[in-house]
Amino acid sequence: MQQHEEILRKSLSAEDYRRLAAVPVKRVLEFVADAVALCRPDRVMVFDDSPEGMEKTRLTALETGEESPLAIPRHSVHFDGPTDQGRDRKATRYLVPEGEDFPAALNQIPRSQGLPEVRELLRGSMQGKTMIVRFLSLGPSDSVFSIPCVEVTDSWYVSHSLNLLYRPAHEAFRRLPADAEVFMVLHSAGRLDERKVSAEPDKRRIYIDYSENTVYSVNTQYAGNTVGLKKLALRLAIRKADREGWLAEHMFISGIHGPGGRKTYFAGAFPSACGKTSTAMLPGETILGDDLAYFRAVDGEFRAVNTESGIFGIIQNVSQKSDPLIWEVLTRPGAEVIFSNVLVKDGRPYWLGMGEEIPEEGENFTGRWYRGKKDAAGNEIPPAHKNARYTVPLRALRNCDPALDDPQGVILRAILYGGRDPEAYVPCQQAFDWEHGIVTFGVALETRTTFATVGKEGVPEINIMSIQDFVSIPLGKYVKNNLDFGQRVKTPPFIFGVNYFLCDRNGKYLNEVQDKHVWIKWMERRVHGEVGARRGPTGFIPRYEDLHVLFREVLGKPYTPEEYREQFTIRIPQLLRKMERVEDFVRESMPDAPPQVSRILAENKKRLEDLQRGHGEFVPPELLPEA
Ligand code: SPV
Ligand code: MN
Repeated sequence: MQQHEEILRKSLSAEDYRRLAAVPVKRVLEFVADAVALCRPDRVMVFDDSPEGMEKTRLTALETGEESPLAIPRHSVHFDGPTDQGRDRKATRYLVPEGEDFPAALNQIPRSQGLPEVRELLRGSMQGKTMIVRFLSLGPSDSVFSIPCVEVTDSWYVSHSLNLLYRPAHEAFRRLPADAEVFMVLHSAGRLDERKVSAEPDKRRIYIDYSENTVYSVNTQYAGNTVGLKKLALRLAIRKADREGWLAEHMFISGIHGPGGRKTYFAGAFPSACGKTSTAMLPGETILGDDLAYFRAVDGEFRAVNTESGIFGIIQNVSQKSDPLIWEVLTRPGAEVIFSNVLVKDGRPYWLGMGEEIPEEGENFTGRWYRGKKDAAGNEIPPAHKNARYTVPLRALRNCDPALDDPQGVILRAILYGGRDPEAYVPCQQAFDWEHGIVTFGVALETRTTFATVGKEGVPEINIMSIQDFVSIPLGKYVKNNLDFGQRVKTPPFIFGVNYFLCDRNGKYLNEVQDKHVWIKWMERRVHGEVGARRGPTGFIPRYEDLHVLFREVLGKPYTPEEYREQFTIRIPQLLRKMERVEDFVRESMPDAPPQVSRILAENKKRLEDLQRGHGEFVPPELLPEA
């Protein structure tokens, strides 16, 4: 301890030392002292919750060149290197202590090997740079949900992102007991090139030392790999939740408005690029969170909070028409915004699918860009990266839900799971009950791989509850925790499955982007028992007469019986194949699956086979009984 104190006193200004020493958690002081001795920064700056500190962070990110200003005040752009454009599955590993039983499916390395490896890469990594020490809270601070976190980084961009994405918690840290459980992140972008981009991406490592609640990330810049409070802390939170009997989920939370001014909270899990953010941000509804949620049973009630307080969102396809609320934030003065990996020309950001003409040249993640520019493999480089993002505080949105920072959280009434399934699931259906929903829509959540992870695109894959990359305990145990959680509460939320990507035989989408709003409004009515349904083999499906009314009410557009019939016809061969893919997956990848999983999948299959015997392979919805 004395040695730690000595290091800190020697390396910190009196002011910074005072801020750090005000935190009574011993482990935090040790962690920072160790980071200083290891990374050897020129200077250490410790931040409290003051707005001056936040502004200092923003301005320094501009001064160092990690960000550049854009034409709109307080808007800036940051670029990551060409190979650091998504969460890195390969470089992200768990450090497993000797003799510990850890799921074989998860990317891992023995702690005795991985810890020295990553520490070696971090050694001296902050020479010539400033070490930034930040105190933040996952979940609202001063709440049963809060998890205190400290992030140490040499990136002003990362620190600036923390300003926009998390609640400051230096004050809250000061009130913690000496032995408080804290998540800790140590990040260094490593050596930077002249564009301020990590120069040694091949030496990228993201190691999760779960036995110490610590994450190490080095030679990285993409926020998903460096803002440790996002998916890296989620892995630690899943383990903590498992120990303590609550749930940490990869879900948005929205307040959906219904007749008489009522508001009903929904959460939803969608793999990347499956419509999650735009569902969370529907016009006329309120958004409480877009990515991560914690659920706890409090006095028998299902309560939920947003783990974060800002959005790190995919910008591709954000247009005035499809996402008017976020469009406003991104194109007008008012809020603070960091754009990443977009195209910049004359101080204006451009991105793919923005619905406007994109310039023929400018600056992008590869440096100076012009149309026709090719990468080393001879492939044409797009103007902006597909995984380009925007970072904004939620409060910047006009429809931010007022309960965002409520320490009690909100009562959740519905959960939806949404995949990318061109052929089988109908656009919207309701599970028969909690367990049926967890299995039929959560465990069976299928997508196609996308640009949000490094690797090949378009490969079909199951992504259980859209959280599979982050599940840091045996997968079956995670599913069991979800199944069991339904019993801890008086009224478990209704569970729905949505699929915005159903296609016809020619691969044409059967729904328009806005149609999801109708499904949501239908679900809201179902939660309150105000609309009927038909009983399908994998869930309750909407009736034509209700959708007809809602299409007119919500979108002012007609909805024909033919459209309904095509969208809601039960495609039995495709559904049976889907159930089989899930069964195969469970057999191969979830040896500890709770018994409900195979039982419920088998029941779904049996209902499908019975229906096929009665009505053939494709069963139009009007043949299904009213529920
Ligand atoms: C996602 O891709 O699911 C994100 C962004 O929310 S990241 O932080 O990269 O995970
Ligand atoms: Mn996410």
